[in-house]
Amino acid sequence: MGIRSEETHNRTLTVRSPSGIHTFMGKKYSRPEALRDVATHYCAGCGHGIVHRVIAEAVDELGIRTRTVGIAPVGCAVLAYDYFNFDVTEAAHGRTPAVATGLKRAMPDRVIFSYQGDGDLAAIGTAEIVHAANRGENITVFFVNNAVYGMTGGQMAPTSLLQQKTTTTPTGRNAAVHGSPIRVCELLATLDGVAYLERVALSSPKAVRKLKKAVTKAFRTQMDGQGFSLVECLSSCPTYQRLSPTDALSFVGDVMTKTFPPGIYKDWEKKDA
Ligand SMILES: Cc1ncc(C[n+]2csc(CCOP(=O)(O)OP(=O)(O)O)c2C)c(N)n1
Ligand code: SF4
Ligand SMILES: [Mg+2]
Repeated sequence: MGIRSEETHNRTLTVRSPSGIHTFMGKKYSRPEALRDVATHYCAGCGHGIVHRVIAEAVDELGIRTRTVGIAPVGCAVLAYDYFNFDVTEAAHGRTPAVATGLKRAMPDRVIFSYQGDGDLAAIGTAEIVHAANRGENITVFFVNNAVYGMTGGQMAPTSLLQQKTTTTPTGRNAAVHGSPIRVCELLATLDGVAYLERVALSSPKAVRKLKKAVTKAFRTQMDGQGFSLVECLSSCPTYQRLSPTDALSFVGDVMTKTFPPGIYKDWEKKDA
């Protein structure tokens, strides 16, 4: 209550042993300024909270909090404007890339990002994402792929895995009936306007650190005026992947990655990536 986490977590511990006196520095963790001090509505183990935290840390470290504008999707992250401590607006389902385009063109000095789920980006919003990427809009997209429609009750998404059971594919996704999973990074990598594309599987602390690097690089891509950047986050949804939070992390790391291999799909700094 009222105690900042800097004070509670940044302690030193001194241990005396026969070999001498050892001082251990406590690791410094605190709430990023770019994240509000409120409880979120996300289920326990949901990947959205991790992605929010990493975006907020990157915004703080880049010193862009007062000039960042996010666009929240329709999906479980619909209330993201209550969680980020910078300007966030809302768009109709799937239309955040169009809103981002308008904001960036009108306010080129702002850092603009679109935040989207897999239903939002790869189903109803397919046209918006493909054309924003193809035009090389100088915007950043954070794409949370949890292989399901979370907000509406666990229906099949375009990224649901083959054989995955959802409320609309109770016997499993069948390629002949429902098509195969859409691989967004691979699809967008073919477009000339795209500067940077990376997919990260959020299944471990190491992966979270990787996401931080990717998010920072995506923002830098925009700040350097290089064009369209997108980071796909393979993400847990324990509620509709119908797994415990820890099993959902294994599902992301061991199962989703077979269909969606992590990696850098396009990098303007390394033209042949
Ligand atoms: C025009 C329109 N069509 C359908 C919906 C219903 N709807 C709300 S969220 C959603 C999908 C959400 O899934 P996703 O984008 O994957 O986000 P998640 O909740 O999994 O993070 C759908 C179909 C809507 N709100 N508006
Ligand atoms: S339903 Fe899934 S995506 Fe939505 S908040 Fe819960 S765990 Fe997260
Ligand atoms: Mg989803």
